[in-house]
Amino acid sequence: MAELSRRSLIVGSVVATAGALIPLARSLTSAETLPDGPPLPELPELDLSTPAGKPGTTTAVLTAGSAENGRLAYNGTGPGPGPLLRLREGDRIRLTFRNDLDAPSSLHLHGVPMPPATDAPLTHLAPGDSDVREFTLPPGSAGTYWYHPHAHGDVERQLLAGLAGPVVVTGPLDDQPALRDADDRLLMFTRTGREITVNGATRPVITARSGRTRLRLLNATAGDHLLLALTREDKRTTAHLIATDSGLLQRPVPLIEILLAPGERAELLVETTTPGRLTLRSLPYSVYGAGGQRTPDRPMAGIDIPADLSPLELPTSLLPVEKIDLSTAVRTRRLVLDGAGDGSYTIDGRTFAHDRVDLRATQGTLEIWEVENTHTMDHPFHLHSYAVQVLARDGKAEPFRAWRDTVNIPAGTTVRLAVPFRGDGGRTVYHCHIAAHEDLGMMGILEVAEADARPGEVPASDR
Ligand SMILES: [Cu+2]
Repeated sequence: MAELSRRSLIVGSVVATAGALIPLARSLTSAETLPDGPPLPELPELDLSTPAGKPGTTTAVLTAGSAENGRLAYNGTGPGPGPLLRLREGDRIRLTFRNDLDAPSSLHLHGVPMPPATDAPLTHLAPGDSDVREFTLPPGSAGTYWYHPHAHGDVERQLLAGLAGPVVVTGPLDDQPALRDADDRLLMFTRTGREITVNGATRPVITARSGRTRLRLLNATAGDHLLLALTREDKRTTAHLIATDSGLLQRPVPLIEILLAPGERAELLVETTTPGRLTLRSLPYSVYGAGGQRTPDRPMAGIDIPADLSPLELPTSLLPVEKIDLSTAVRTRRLVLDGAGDGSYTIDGRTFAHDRVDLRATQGTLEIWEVENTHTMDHPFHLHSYAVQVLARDGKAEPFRAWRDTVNIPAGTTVRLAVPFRGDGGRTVYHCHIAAHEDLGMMGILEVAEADARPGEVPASDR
């Protein structure tokens, strides 16, 4: 008990979470339901090949099709998630997507750095069609991502039916002993009927293989916020956040709980040297603000720690995360998320239109976006192709820097983001990652104009 109190004090002043700052005072329910499921399934890896005559390029094929019991699957896997796409920084990959569904679909590699034209979120493939995207993973892109359909209007149905799979990109930092020797485990949350499963299993159990376990947490549900914590005999234990959506942090951040909104990822390092059982649980959380209906306290997975695992040092530093010079911002915009009375969901008062550009920006510039949620429930805000940093949540400065692609905007709050438009310009989208909300209108189109002057033109500033 004393040990716990001391630890709580150490981390209690700043409870860092991926999605929001959560007050520390929260009592756990007393009844500990132990995870009683099978060993955590390891997801099959997607076959990669290097074609003759194209050295340095890896090819792979993902086919969306029907599976047993009316479900859908990528490459016939299941009932859990699609195959794991495992890549390395610097890889060039040529990925073929084939739509064998009886409805339009598309493949979105959520968070994986690529230009708007390659991501092509507004292109839907007809049944029987296929397309190819080719991209290179830049330095610093190591992290946990995922892929899923982006066929507007039908995303929720396709996700719930089973179309989602994980992407893991590794890099040089993963070769450092402190990360290399950790027991690296991917936990992908999806919803199957009434259950939220982990890699397709209900309450699976991990047997730790190292004194430190790296949990890659991926919320691939269509709309379930997960407030995750690790407990031992009903008391919370400290873990260290080492990565958010778009990769590693500068240094590990201690925390006792983490809010993972739909679409978000987080990586934790957990000390697994004291024999016994840790439980990963989803704590009560309300997407309707304080006093709203909360989700139940649910055990999600167990970690069994055998005796004799040697301690593994916590890394002291990871990857520098740039401090953005905000004085260079060319504008501050406000985006307003809301729900209309008719059951549709809006951004800036309107629902999605396929041929309407809602925001225009310029390649190479920095903008500040104030995303305000005037609705009665949380909405996770996702921007394609351009990673963002959270600056402040409801006026409160973010305690650490991190690149992200999905940011929860709690009901009634405003989150301030730095949005640098780096890389290629093009036409892309921003939307709520509760799939039903996106389907019902909560999406807009951003067009980032290429900055280069056309040949023969002299910019006014150079005259
Ligand atoms: Cu929403």
